[in-house]
Amino acid sequence: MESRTHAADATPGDTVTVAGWVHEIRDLGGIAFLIVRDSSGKIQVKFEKDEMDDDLVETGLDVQRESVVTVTGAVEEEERAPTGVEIVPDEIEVLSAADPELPLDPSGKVDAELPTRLDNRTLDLRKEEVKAIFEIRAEILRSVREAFRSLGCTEINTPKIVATGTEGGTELFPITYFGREAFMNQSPQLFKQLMVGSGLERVFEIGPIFRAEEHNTPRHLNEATSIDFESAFIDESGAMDACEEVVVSAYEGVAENCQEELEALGLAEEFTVPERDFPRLTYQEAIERINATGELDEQLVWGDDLPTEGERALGDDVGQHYFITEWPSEIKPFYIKDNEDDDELSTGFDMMHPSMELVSGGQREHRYDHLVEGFEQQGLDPEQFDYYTKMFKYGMPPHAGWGLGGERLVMTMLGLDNIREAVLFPRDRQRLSP
Ligand code: ATP
Ligand code: AMO
Repeated sequence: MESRTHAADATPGDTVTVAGWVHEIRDLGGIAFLIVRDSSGKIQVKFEKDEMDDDLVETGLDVQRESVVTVTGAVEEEERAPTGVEIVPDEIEVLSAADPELPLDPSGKVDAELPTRLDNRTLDLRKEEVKAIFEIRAEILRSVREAFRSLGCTEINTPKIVATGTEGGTELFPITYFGREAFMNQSPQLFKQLMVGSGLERVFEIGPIFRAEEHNTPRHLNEATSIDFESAFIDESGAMDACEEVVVSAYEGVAENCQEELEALGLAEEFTVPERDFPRLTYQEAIERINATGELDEQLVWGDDLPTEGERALGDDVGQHYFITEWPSEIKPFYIKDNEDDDELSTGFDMMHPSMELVSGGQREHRYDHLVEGFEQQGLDPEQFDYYTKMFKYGMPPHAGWGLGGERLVMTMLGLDNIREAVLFPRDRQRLSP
């Protein structure tokens, strides 16, 4: 579009061409107004029926809401206009006329259910508060990348079509790859580990993960964005430090650069950046504290996974982001290293928002014999993972890392009640299109 002016930049005295969507039409009789909206904001266009060219007035007033138009005219100060200025048009062109029957109302006056909104994301994201989520999501990813770069990480991209699963044969989407069985990858786990043994040493990846879990919950997706970190020569404690740094940086980026978006979401007042030094509770302490809340019908015992209500009860008790460390080895995957002094304990950790798990990670088993043993213990055939295990024979440094659910970070940061709100086109059990 040549030489258009954004609505927010229209200055009294200028002649501008603004391009955007017809947000609202107010016809008061002798005078009528179009409110035109673009990505920068809105501007009023005034039609004085008796004083303007009939064709111009007719075009302006016949246009349907949400049509795309360009308006050329002089910008004037007008204190009664919503933004204090208005355009007195010389020309209006309808670039794309909208159907009068809209599947949802972008002005937000009429509420729409989530499925209708997801079916019509184009219209849904014309709403300021919905657009704000995705502007913030983009800022989170920007800040996260920057934090990784300052931690000395190299960004990598690993395959999403794989021959074998990452963490076991379950919960994968099978596909056909030139007549062979293949899968959509559920985590870059094995690939990122292979790269810490390469000359890169410290890597991160932001990419899709696919999980055929049958969940139908407000916090699970079948296609999610995983933010992965892996580094040579650090232990689980170093990995937790990096995790805290990345998560806090994401909050800082949003606090610094997304004030308008936070306002659109009604969060500007309450938004706070979490303090560093998240408490680190052992798994043992975690189950004791959950049991002490009395929120669960049955007491948790060593070896239990934490049920959702348990996570919630503990989150309410702790009241901030926190880590759970020293998980039982038996409930952590084969690639997580056992504690040096007690092989019942692992170096695995989770990082929790008070409302849910955000991150899993740990120190990795880098010793070839132990790794192969781990595969067997988990009932996996190490042969199938030969491409991975073999590299542990040629100099694999001690290393640690973690995976953070991108949508869960957005969701918990903004207090969204459904993870689907944080994805443009979510994939869940029912939803494969759009
Ligand atoms: P009519 O006599 O047919 O109502 P008019 O041209 O006399 O039309 P006004 O009396 O100027 O219209 O305004 C009608 C309404 O529109 C009033 O409530 C006025 O405050 C409001 N209004 C007028 N001009 C503007 C403007 N530029 N921006 C916002 N509101 C305006
Ligand atoms: P895990 O399976 O715990 O660990 O996944 C890491 C994080 O990814 C997010 N997540 C999901 N988000 C939405 N929908 C899902 N279905 C979903 N599944 C996972 C969560 C979770 O905490 N390889 C390890 C990571 C590592 O050790 O480095 C892994 O994938 O926020």
